[in-house]
Amino acid sequence: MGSRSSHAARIPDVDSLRRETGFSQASLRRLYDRFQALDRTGKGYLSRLDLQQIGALAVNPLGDRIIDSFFPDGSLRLDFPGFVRVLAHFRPVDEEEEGNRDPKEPEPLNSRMNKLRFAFQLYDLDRDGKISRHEMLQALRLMVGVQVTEEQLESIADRTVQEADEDGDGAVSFLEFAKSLEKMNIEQKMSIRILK
Ligand SMILES: [Ca+2]
Ligand SMILES: [Ca+2]
Repeated sequence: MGSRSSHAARIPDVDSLRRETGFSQASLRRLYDRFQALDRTGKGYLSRLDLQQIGALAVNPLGDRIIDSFFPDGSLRLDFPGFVRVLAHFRPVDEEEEGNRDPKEPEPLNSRMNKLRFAFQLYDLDRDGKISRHEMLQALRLMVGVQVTEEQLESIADRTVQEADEDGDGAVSFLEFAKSLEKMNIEQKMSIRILK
């Protein structure tokens, strides 16, 4: 294989990734090092097993579902651009950058709306655009400790759906989801430490 010279030169598509994700070149370089460290056997891509080494994901109750979102459409291999695109959702919003944004440019991956979309799809397992009572229950089962009975869980799921469900169809649409989280600090909720 080639020489192990400068890291920066070996990052694939570094300029387009910078534009697409908003990460600086220095951050991309650090993420690339992290990517390579997670790829213990030097395959050139990451598997689910590799991502399970990330401590923050291992302890996150929805960690498995977050890992799923790195592997859309049933793929088994995660390349560096795919890795960075998902992580970009967790990048903190830079207010100055937000103010200077060209409105013709596509919405950055780390905007509040895109963060909410990312969170929403962790719940909406069948991707029909709504969180059903059953999907809410499944998510709660992961998030709530074992000391809670099934009956209690069902009543929490009912209540959570009812509180957000404005049009009364028994499920939570994306807009209802976004509205119910309006006052929540999604920034903080969605910060996952990937870099040490
Ligand atoms: Ca659904
Ligand atoms: Ca609804």
